[in-house]
Amino acid sequence: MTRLSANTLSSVPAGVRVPDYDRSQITPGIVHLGIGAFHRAHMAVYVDDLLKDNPDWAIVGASLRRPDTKEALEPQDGLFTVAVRDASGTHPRVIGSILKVLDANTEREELLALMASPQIRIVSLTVTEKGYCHDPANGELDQRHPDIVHDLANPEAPRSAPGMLVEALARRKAAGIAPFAVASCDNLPSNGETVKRIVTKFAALRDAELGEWVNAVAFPGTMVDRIVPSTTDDDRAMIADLIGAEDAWPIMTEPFTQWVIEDNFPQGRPPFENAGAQLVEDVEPFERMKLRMLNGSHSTMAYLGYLAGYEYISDVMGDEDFVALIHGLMTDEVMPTLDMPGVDLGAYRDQLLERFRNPALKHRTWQIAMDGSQKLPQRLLGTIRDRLAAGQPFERLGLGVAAWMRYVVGIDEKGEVIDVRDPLAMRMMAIAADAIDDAEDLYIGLVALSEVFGTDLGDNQAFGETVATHLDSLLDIGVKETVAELVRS
Ligand code: CS2
Repeated sequence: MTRLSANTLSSVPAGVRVPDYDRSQITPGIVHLGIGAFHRAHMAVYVDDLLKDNPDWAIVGASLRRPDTKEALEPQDGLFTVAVRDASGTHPRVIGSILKVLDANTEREELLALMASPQIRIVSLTVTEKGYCHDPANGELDQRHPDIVHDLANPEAPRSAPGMLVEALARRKAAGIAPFAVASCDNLPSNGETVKRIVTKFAALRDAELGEWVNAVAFPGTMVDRIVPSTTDDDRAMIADLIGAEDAWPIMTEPFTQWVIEDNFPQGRPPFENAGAQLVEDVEPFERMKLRMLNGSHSTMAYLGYLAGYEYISDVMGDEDFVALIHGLMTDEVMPTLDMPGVDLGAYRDQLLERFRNPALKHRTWQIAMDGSQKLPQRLLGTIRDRLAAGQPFERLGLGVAAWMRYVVGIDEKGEVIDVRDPLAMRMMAIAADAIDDAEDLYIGLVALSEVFGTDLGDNQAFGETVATHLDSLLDIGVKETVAELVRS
């Protein structure tokens, strides 16, 4: 079978949407760091919708860690499939907005030179929570992070996202070129402000004057939402059948997509609103809503679901007790902490439950369970802090935290090893090994991780009682029984 590429694009079946613009006429305006599946299912699609009328806003992607996206897309001239899946079937579309992918490790100079050139007006990022090299509990740059230590010692050959951004900005400053806007599309609370704090700090550590200059750069906040499970070999085979060509890395996603953007792009931006994005003055409330409702539910379902033997989120949603738990978590514990005038939170919740149920979206609980130490603070712990401050209960959120603690022990209910992927995995496993199944010791060991829990939660009696009681129950009677008892009580 032929490979998807510029030459074979014309043979894609008529029903499959392909770029409606001349790809030889588009030029880059955006560099995107962290060119993974999430970006390709989201921003790359919005830009694809706009290139016909705005040809100077194409994307050059960069991978900071592995060159696998470059390897997949290069032989395809950057073309790839986005397949929207639901009960009605699989609907593929070929996206052409990514001109090229650079590997930051081997093509660093080319990437930095491009980022420093005036045609690039936006640098966007999806480098995941841990890619910011920060302390998730307080959102500050982690100055002891090995990549940060490396990049401060070798500022011209950076390997971290903050290091890359600052080196490119320093080059622009030296050349008298106005800075690009930095648009984080990651699931961080107040992602614009958080990334600004981290990057400005890094710049100031390099040089105080550069720090001041970077402090004036625009860091628009964004809230990005689309569920994107990792692609499997079965997906690849299915897509090849549908588009009549081989695509080494098609992207599977859901019909839903949402992008809320703070309108702060001094060097201009594509008219994202024409592709369905919402441009607003303050993204923070939307981010909080999404992180607490969607991602808080996701993480709770991921840990509990994985331990209960459910491979996919849609399997978790087939268990009525789990559905009652998540419904109650959102309704009784999260929604009262949100202030969203004009948004029907009940409808938002029901839509989330529907999205989680999507039977065609094979979204692994294990995938969402990854990097919990980086995710918990903004997904569950912030909500719990609000509940504690208001003197209100947080049983279900507390069970979510306890489930994470149970999960990172690294052994499931059948005694099998769990592949725990987390920057803190080694430390957490050492804590678990010392605690040997004692809920109280396990709780005390894990809650002392201040980069996750800060310094307040460990000393909080109500937090300790709620979480440790659930953890004890998870270890004692197991996940399914614990969930069933909680929803019945
Ligand atoms: C998920 C998110 O993997 C995860 O942690 O919770 O990637 C989630 O699918 C997206 O935020 C949806 O927009």
